[in-house]
Amino acid sequence: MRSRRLLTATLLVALAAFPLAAPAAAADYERVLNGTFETGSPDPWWSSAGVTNRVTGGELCAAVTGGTTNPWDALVGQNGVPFETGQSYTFSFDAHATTAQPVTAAAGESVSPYRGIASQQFTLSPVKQRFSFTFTSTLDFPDAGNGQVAFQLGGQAADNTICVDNVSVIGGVKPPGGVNPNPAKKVQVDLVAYVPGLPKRATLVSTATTPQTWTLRDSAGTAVATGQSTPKGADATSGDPVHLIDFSSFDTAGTGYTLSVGEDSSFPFDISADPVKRLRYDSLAFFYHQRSGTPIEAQYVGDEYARPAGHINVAPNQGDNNVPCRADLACGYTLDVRGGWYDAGDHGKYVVNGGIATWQLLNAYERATRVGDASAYRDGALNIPEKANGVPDLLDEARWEADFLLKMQAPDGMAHHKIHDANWTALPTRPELDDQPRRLSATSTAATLNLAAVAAQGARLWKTIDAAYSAQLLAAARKAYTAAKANPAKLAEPNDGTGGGAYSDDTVSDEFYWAASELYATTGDAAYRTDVTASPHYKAASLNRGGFHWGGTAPLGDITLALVPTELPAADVAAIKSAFATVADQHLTAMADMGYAAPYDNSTAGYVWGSNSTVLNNAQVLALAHDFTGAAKYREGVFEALHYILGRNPLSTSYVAGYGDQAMTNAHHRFWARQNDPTLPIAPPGSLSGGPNSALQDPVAQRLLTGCPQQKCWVDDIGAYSVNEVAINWNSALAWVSGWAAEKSTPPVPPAADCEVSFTAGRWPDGLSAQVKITNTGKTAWTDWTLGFSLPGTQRVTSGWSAQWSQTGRDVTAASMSWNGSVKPGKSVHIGFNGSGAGADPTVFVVNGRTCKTP
Ligand code: 9MR
Repeated sequence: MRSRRLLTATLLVALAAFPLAAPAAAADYERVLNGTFETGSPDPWWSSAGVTNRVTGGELCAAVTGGTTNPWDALVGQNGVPFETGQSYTFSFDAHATTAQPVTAAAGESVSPYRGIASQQFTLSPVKQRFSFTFTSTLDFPDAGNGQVAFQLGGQAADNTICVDNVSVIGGVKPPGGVNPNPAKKVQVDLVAYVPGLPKRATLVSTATTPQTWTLRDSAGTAVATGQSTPKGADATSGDPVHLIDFSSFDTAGTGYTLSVGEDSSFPFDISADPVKRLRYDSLAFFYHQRSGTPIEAQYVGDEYARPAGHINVAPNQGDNNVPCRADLACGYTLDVRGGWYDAGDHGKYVVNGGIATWQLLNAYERATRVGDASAYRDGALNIPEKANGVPDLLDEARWEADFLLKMQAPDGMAHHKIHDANWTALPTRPELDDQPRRLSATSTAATLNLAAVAAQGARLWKTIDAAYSAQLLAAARKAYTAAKANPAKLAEPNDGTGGGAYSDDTVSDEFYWAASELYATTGDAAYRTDVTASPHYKAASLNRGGFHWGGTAPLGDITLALVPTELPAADVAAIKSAFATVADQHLTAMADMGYAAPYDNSTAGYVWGSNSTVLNNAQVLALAHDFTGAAKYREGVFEALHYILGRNPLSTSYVAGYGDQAMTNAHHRFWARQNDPTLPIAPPGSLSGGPNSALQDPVAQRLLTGCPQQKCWVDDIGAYSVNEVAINWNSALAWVSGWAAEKSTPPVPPAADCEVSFTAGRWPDGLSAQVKITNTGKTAWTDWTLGFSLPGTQRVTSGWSAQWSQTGRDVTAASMSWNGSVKPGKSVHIGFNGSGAGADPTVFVVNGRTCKTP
């Protein structure tokens, strides 16, 4: 619930000024969502502090804590309700209360200055009654925006329970609308690029039960490859009937390719490693854009994204220089918490989310230093103010947030959970124009352990770069860890969602494991080691297809223990690595059955808020499995995940701004808010949308998407924050994965020139006899060889000669015999097989892991 608001006394004034009689509405448009509570959930109805909403017996029943002064001190409401100036609305509902009391029904504005439209008081009794009143709107929120309806339930001494049902607001003339979902293509590809040398797969939406002919065309429209699709049937997650298209055999770099089946053509795409190399940096540039407490300068971002510093106590900002705790906490001090990154589309700064985002950027760097190529992150790699300070730019960017995390540490060593606005602000609100008071929430165990983990990780990485900073980080980490052990269950409030997100988490054993792992990897101290090995999470015990996220961080500890040499038993480290391969295999198995392959497990919660980050975090698991084992299949899985994010999905949409012909533009963001204000920019290139969320947790998504298949629960609308926000922990996942993929695209292909395969077959209606000639066109002799290819259609090998033949599904393998394994450069071997069934010639041949030329 992002924008709940207190409708105040102004509403009563508005009621007096605008009497109940009003012209009839031109159409019977229902303006509230889920007014009958048939969904079984209160969403998108919210409640204020002291009120708990529950759906029981098909009604929404609010348990209201007594002892409040004003009616508006206890609220149940819904935001995003469209109102049009001068139009008539009838607000009606059934209601009853355990104890009789007056309740006010109100319509107005959900953000400052909280103007009222109309309200009326009714007296509820234990007997259910229907109430109704009609009013004319004095305000204009035609497209949902900041309109609100609410029930004011406060002003009572005693607790009470109030139930409402069949809530309805009918009126207005503008049809319910918003941004239309993106039009989908029938041929779904990565809208950006496929990397040469790697598999190239697409999805065809078709109810046909037989293979369909596809054609790949270059930018001039010339057909360059063709083949047959493989029907896969109905795909429940997307709701699409799908075929798989595999055009891996075509490997010529270029731009502007299209793939078509019949009259249906895909969006254009490249075959090139260049875009992912750009994305590696654009995804990191996101963090500079999100910096708080410093001007965002045109020399780094261009004119349209430049803006003054936000939240440095320059009016109307109330600043982050000296922020007190929330009034109910009375912590007795203020903190200077300037700096850091804004979390997302809001201006909150949250330690748990800042923690995982910073860790993920630092981990990209640390992994690269140990098993990859860290030169990609060198000084000068990014266009940021620190680009010539002699320090790798990735570390500079991460330090912007690490410094903020340090500032969130209270004198007792605990870290405050978050700092954000006292009330939600409107869309748009530029950071420097946010006039809300800023408040610290209480300290929490989870935030403290995030600080401990990231500061310990940073202490390792800055040790040789800035020893003083490294020591400062390590001291803060040790202090935080000690404080967390003394306060092991100080949980953040789940209902603290006014003006900022709650980020509550009721399990912190994973954060303890993560922090202990980082401290142990940095210091080698026995006490931290004991906490690591005694943890129920040790040895990747909780790594599964759900992966990791801000509230589930144990795998971050595993990753560090697998990458950083320690004194842990080698067998334990091997067990961690092997767990990554096991889970990666589970992803690959599941992906093989998906219409739109993505490493995502929807079996328990569907597609969740930020699902795109889950896909990418799981891609990180696949990438690490490749790092740990060298197996090519895991690398292919990482690129499949990127293809899903960049357009091979049922919405034909690239979820990354600026990448692809149909890319996300209307991110939920208070500055990149062009949808609401044409003078403002759209999300900059490299910003990742949260992605499909089948729970539809905001009114715009509910209005536009109800009934959506899980992978289609997304819309490119600024108001749809539960599907289309951007966030630092999501872009950190994109930065990690695109950085890894860019590294693995260089050199783009192992040269295909050291083998050539020719295939000739004689066919009859239900069989074939094939001859295969394999030539060593390289410069070194082979001692043995293995040939792989995929046999189209229903063809099966029944018997073969001059090789050990086997077949799994369509994949055929022929391994050398003892007498023909040795093949000198320029020499060939001849093998063959008889088979049953019908189909075309195979197109791609791989010998000893390399794709061969065909004559
Ligand atoms: O990413 C968070 C997601 O896991 C939660 O389900 C959701 C609702 O609590 O909140 C998300 O985080 C948001 C945060 O609360 C406030 N800033 C924007 C974040 C991204 O939407």
